[in-house]
Parts: sequence; structure tokens; C-alpha cells
Amino acid sequence: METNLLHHHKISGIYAITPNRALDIDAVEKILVQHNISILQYRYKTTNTITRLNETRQLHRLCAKHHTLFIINDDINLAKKIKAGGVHLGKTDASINQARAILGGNAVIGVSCYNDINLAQQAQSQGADYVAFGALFPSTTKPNAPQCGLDIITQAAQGLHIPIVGIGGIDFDNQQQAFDAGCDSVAMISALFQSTDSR
Ligand code: TZP
Ligand code: MG
Repeated sequence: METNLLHHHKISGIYAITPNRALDIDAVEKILVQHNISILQYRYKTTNTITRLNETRQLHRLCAKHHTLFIINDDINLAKKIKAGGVHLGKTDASINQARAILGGNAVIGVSCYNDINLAQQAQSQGADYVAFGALFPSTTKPNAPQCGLDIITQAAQGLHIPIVGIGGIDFDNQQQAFDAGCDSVAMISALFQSTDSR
């Protein structure tokens, strides 16, 4: 299975994820600019399809303006519909094969691996473009997320050639620990979106 090297360079630095609430587009734009964000994920879990369509269309435009790769959490059909850059899949979502079949070879497919290196190896061999490990630190956004030690990141980095994203409780104070352990990129929700006057 070939990997999509086209977008590897975008999976670096801070990986911004939208909070699970209605979008403040200006706040998102400030964050993209202030932190030079090269990848953004839409992760609002609302089932209101009109809202989802409107918000992702706005974000897609914003991302195009700022050369940011736009990823949608879980929803392959929405990603297809708005021509997003890709999709992020968790344990209970569709398979990599399904996503690839619907979105095509250029789509960026990310996969949550929690703390499981075998899952990451499998995802890589099935054509995932990046894998995510976490929670690296206690997360107020997802307090019951399984924990992933930094040692697992270091071990995973030795056996994988696709980028590794760390997630969970990462902020501006502890991000360097994640990079030092071997993360290519660090995902943040609350550290970026907690306050509207973004840092
Ligand atoms: N998966 C593991 S922790 C987490 C997800 C989606 C939430 C990350 O949010 P925060 O606010 O950066 O801890
Ligand atoms: Mg999911």
C-alpha cells in the first residue's frame, strides 16, 4: 500500500481541532494565523446536518485561504460532499478501505490508535496517512480517554514511517515533551479554544 506523501509536511506543529460546540469562525481564523496552523480538524458532534454543512463549508474556505489542510472527524460522506482534505477515523468509525474508496487516493486519512502500536502498524499498512496516539496527558475535553505513555510514542516512532500526532491534554507548556518523545504534530482543543481571546 502506497502512502500519500503529498501532505506529510502539513502534519507538523500544532494540529488544531475545533471544540465540540457551534463554530466561532473569527476565533478559528485568529488561531490559524497566530499559531501558523497547517492542519485543522472539524470535531463538532452535532447531528444537525445543516449546521455541519454550513460550518464545514466556512472552514473549508478559511483553510484554503490559509493553506491549511482541512480534516473532518468521522464523517466520510460530509468530507466527500464538501471536498475536504481528508477524514479522521476512530475505533467506531468506518474503515480505512471504505474511506479510501469514497474519498480517493489524494485524501488524507488519519486513524486514532489510542496507545496501541499494533493498531498503528495495521493502519499504516492499510494506507493511513497519519496515526494519532493519546491521551498523552489528562484531558478535560475527554476525561475518560485511554492514556498513552510518552514511551509508547517513542517506541511507535521507531517502527512507523507515517507521521505521529499526539493528543490529549497537550498545551503550550507540555507540547515539547510530546515532540521530544517523537510526535510530528500535537493536537490541541482546549489549549487553543478555551478562551476566545486566543493566545
Ligand atoms: N482524544 C483523546 S483526548 C481528546 C481526544 C479527542 C481530546 C483532546 O482535547 P484537549 O482539550 O486538547 O485535551
Ligand atoms: Mg470518531
